[in-house]
Amino acid sequence: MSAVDLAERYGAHNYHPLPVTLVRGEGAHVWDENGRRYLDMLSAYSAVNQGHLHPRIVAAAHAQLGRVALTSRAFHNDQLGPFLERLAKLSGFAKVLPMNTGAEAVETALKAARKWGHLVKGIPMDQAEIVVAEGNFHGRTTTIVSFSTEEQYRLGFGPFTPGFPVVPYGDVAALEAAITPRTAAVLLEPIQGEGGVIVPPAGYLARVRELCTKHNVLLILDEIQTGLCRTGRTWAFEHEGIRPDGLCVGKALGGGLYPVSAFCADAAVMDVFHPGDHGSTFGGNPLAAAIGSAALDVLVDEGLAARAAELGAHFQDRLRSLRTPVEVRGRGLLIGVQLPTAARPVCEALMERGILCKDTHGTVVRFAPPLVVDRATLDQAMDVIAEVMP
Ligand code: IF1
Repeated sequence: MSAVDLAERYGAHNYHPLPVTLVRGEGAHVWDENGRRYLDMLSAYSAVNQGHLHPRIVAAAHAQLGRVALTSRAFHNDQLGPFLERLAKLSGFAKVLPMNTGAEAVETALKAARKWGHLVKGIPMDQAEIVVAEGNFHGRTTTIVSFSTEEQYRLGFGPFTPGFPVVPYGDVAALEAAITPRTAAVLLEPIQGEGGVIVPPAGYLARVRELCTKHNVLLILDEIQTGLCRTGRTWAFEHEGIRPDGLCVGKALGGGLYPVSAFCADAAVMDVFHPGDHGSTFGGNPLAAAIGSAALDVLVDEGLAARAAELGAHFQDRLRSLRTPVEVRGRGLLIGVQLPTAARPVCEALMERGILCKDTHGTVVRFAPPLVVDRATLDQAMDVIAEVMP
């Protein structure tokens, strides 16, 4: 049986992949089992911002694998501190709690916000609420899907965790109306990725920031997909000139090699955690920390935020010159093309022409190439895209 047949036979059917089997990756490209090359326009949902197998990140991983990989947090290790310092300084927050997946970083943020709400703000115990937005995607745990508005992500997985009022994304008045004395936090994506690359109205995040400050409510941003240079700034919140009270980071923090995530906040929030309150077997392990440090160094040293801004503007301009798209949305190299018809056939046609991308919400094609992609490659891709969606 082929590898795909084995996966079909023994694997849960929780995905419906495009009919391509990838065996190699390098930079912005991947190759299938027949040696055919594709431009990766998904980047594992923005987890490969630095490109596939970036030499500096691979070298850091190899070096650490020659020393120690997993120690647990029952003991110190020599890689965690330098990684936490890099992320604290890049995020502008005093404290970092390292985890592995994005959902774990979000769950960490939810626990921090609730405990802060109860013990610091004074919300009656077990009554803290966290306001979320319609169309949100923050991961797949049962608490996180408790506040999803996508029926498929919830069906059959109840009973659900209470305490998450849902408001329309982009609607400041609705959000203000949802804030009560029991509100501990607001959790938002600066741009809704899975929701179809939805960019909120200009000034929305700034108004939310003001409201949270006014009502002593934590503003927590999930930048697991929008962060780490993807939208043309290190963090998407920089486009709005605001600073949240908590930041969820993941995906590209692992440099396209390894699951690395974190929750970042200042001491007033992070100090609600005492030894034994929260943890993870793999969170903050020396291999993850060594990879995470190299992943951050590459983003900074190669100026990938400026690159995403420049190439993203160019790419979006060319996409907007096409007649087929109903709308082109996004910032930097996080782009969603709204089509008048189903997007999957377009993704299949692009795959036939050497471009891998993913549809979302039926009619949106998401384009998110590695930020190391060069302009000539992007222009060639644009010529192919123009053939498929003229
Ligand atoms: C799947 C979506 C993207 C995320 C944001 C937290 C997480 C994600 C903003 C959780 C993860 C992934 C999950 C993956 C597909 C992909 C995805 F389509 F599901 F929604 F990118 F848009 N916050 N997104 O985007 O991080 O626990 O996965 O590390 O579940 O199919 P994770």
